Amino acid sequence: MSRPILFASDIHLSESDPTTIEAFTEFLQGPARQASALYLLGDLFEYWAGDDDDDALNQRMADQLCALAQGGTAVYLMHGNRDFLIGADFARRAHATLLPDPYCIEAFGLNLLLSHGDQLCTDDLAYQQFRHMVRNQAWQAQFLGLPLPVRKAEIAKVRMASESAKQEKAADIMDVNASAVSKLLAAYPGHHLVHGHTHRPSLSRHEVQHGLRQRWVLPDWYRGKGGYLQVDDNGPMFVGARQEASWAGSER
Ligand code: LP5
Ligand code: MN
Repeated sequence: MSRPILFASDIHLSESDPTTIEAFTEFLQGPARQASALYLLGDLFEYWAGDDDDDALNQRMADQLCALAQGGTAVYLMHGNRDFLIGADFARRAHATLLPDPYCIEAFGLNLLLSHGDQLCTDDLAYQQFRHMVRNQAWQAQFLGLPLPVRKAEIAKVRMASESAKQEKAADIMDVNASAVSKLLAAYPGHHLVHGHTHRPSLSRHEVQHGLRQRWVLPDWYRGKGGYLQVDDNGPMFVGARQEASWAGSER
């Protein structure tokens, strides 16, 4: 049996959530070591202020990913809406390859389109406007030029503003837009989609251009829940990081 390929996202690592750090560390030292590749599809960290933020958690994670890569599991990182400032320096320290969003791979005969998923939430106009601003290269260069404590203070303000904005938003606005999904799938014939961001783990089927495509939505890992998609000789399967992940072991 060939070694599986694993996909996870929305780990949201933060010192304030030690259970999640523990669950993810167990994962890196367990199932991930059996895999030929691990794809982390965004929001590995609760937030990322810049590669010069070498606090203990960031350094530990770089070391753990590096150990995984040196043990023979290729590590791929995609940006999320919270850690899009991860740059080449962290990737080098983690022995990880940064991927653009979206990104196509072939896994055990399946064509997979990988994405964080936030771009698909097109009904969330306030977020898309914010995204447009912060994904601009010139904006990022200017932001990264600020002293680290100033960046952290700005991020704290944005996180608070985002949390209160989300209270006011209808739940469906914060999910993917069905037409945006269809449009993306139509642009990549024959591909199935794997994404995170919405924290609504599920498997759904989409009729696109006379073909049935599948869409796997990965779970978040807050408070040590978590889980991942495993693709191996038997096809794709959701696996819970820990017992309490109720959707674990759902259909292939
Ligand atoms: O992440 P999640 O799921 O909780 O919410 C997202 C959207 N929110 C965000 C913001 C991040 O959560 C927090 C920022 C992370 C760090 C980024 C690093 C660098 C940025 C520095 C900027 C100075 O992505 C949320 C979506 C939700 O997903 C579902 O899709 O709804 O979007 C929002 O809530 C955005 C608001 O609607 C609009 C923007 C509010 C911020 C305005 C700036 C305030 C000024 C502060 C001073 C600079
Ligand atoms: Mn996200």
